Amino acid sequence: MPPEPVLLEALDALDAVPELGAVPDAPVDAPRACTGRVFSGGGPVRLSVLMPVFDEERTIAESVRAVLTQPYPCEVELVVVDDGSTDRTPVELAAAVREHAAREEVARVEGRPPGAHLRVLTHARNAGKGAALSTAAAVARGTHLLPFDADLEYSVDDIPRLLEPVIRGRCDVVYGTRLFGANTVYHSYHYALGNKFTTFAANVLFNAALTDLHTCLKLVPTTLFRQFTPRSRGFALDTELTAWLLGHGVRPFEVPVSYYGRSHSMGKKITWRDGVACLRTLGRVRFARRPPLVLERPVSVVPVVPTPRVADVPGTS
Ligand SMILES: Nc1nc2c(ncn2[C@@H]2O[C@H](COP(=O)(O)OP(=O)(O)O)[C@@H](O)[C@H]2O)c(=O)[nH]1
Ligand SMILES: [Mg+2]
Repeated sequence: MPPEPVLLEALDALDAVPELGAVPDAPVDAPRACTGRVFSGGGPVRLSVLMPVFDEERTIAESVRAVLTQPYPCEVELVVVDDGSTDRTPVELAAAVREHAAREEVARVEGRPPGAHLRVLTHARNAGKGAALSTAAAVARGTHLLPFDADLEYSVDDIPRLLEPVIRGRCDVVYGTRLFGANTVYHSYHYALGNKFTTFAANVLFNAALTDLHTCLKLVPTTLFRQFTPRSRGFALDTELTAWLLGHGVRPFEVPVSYYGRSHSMGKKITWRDGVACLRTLGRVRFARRPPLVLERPVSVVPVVPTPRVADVPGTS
C-alpha cells in the first residue's frame, strides 16, 4: 500500500466553489450529440491533470505554472503528488503554490473568473510513479483524467488538442502520440527503438494499432480509470493501464503531440529494466481474466479532506 497521502489544498478560498475553476474563452464549439462518449456520457467535460513528481527540483515549478496558465476549453484542476522527494522539490512546489494563489487573487480583484484549481498531495515516502498516479486519481474531481509529468518533456499546448475530440463527443479515450521524426527530440536512439518494440509487442498481443505505447498523455474517463485496479506501483502502471484498456477492447483515439526528451544527466529515470518489466506486464495482462466494464457509472463524490496550510509543505516556513 502507498503511504497515506497528506492533502494540501492550495487555495482554501476556492474550496467554497462547488465546481472546478471556470476557464474563460472556450475555443472549442459546444459539444455535439454524443457519439463516442460511452464511458463518461455526453455531459460537460471537466479535466483533472495528474502530476506525479519525484525529485524534479529543476522543472516542477515551471511544470505547475505551465499547466495552470494554459487556456483550456473546459474546467480544469491540477492534482500534484509529491512522491517523497528528497531534493528541493517541496520548496519549489510551495513557491509555485504561492505564485498561483497570487495570480488567482489578482484575477479575483480584476473581476476575472478563477483559473484552474490546484491541489497538492504528498507521500511521506517514495512509493513509485504508479502509486502517485493512483493517489492523484483517487481524489480527482474531473470527468476525465490526464497524467502530465513534471519533467517538461511534453507541452501543455497539446492538452487542449487532446480534449477537443472528447468535448466534441467523438470519443472518450485519447492518447497523445509522439511521432518519431516530427516535433520530437529523443536523446537516445535506444529509447526510441525500445518504445517501438514494446508498442509492436502490445499491438500483436492485443490486435491493436497504437503508435506510442509509452506516451504519458493518456486522457481517460474517471469512471473508467476507477474500474482499473493496478498491480504496478512504479513506471509499469503506464503499460498496465494501456494493456488493460486494450484487453477490454478500448482503442484510444491518437492525437499527435510534441516531445522534448531528456537524457539521464538531465534527470531521466527510466532504464532498460523498465522495458523488460513492460513486456512482462503486457504478457500478464493479456492473459489475465477481466471482469466486464461498467459504462457511464457516475463519478464517485470525493469527500473533502481537512486542509493543512501551504506552510506545512516541508522546507517552507
Ligand atoms: N511519484 C513518482 N514519480 C516519479 C518517480 N520517478 C519518476 N517520477 C515522475 O514521473 C515523471 C517522469 O516519468 P517518465 O517520463 O515516464 O520517466 P523519465 O522521464 O524517464 O524519468 C516525472 O514527473 C517524475 O517526477 C517516482 O518514483 N515516483
Ligand atoms: Mg519523462
